[in-house]
Amino acid sequence: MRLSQIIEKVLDEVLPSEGTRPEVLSKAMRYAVGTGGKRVRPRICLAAAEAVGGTAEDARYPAAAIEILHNYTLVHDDLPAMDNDVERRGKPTVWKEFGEANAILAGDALLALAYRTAALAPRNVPQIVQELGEQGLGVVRGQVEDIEQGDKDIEFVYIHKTADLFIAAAVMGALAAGASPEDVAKLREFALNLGLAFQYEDDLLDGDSPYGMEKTQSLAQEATAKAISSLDGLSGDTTELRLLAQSLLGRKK
Ligand code: GRG
Repeated sequence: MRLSQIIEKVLDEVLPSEGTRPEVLSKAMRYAVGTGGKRVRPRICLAAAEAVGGTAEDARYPAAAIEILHNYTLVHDDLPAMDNDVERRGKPTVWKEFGEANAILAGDALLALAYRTAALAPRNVPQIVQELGEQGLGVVRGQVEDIEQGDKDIEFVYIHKTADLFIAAAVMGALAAGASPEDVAKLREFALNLGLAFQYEDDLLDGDSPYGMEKTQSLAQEATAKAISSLDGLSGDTTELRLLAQSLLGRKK
């Protein structure tokens, strides 16, 4: 099964079916995760398992967990108290569709579901759950720094708001496949740089960067090159991770 099929199948398996009571909650959770996302983080997770000599199937539950947690951050980020966004992925945001209170609760439920799902990994469950917690906390630290008035530390925001979930994805995928500590360290470095490159590219796509456009372009290229070079010496098949890193550079949203 290809990576994208594994991702959609496992998400469908772990999300509450639409009939689950209260129906508005299961509907909102499915709507939030639904289709339209690029699924970058679960792809990193599955491909990291392959890169350390395991199979993508080893990492199916951590892959679902990271995509679910990512979608919780988006649901809460869109709320009126934060970005007050009315549209995401071409559809009304969760709070617009289901109301503000239900959006808060759907986000909370997705966060809980992410941990329940990560705990289904075939091995190294305590380390996997700890990594998800560490980087999940990092995202909130990045967000708080970002909404801070006045001077903020942009690098801190980029590392935590964006790269942390890339790191969790790669590390959880590797651990689920039984990676050595050396391989986990290489993938951590890969994901940090890929996350930064992803954020620089996002700024380029938005036509707005604190570093200026020209500098941002070179930062994206440097970070991508650094990410790819961290894959050297890994014990498994790094094809998917290399393809993914190259495809994110110069992407069209
Ligand atoms: C509310 C706890 C909490 C956190 C919110 C991560 C975050 C903090 C908000 C998300 C908004 C944002 C612009 C984050 C930066 C990371 C980023 C570029 C997210 C979008 O990820 P994509 O492009 O989204 O992978 P898709 O739609 O493809 O899943």
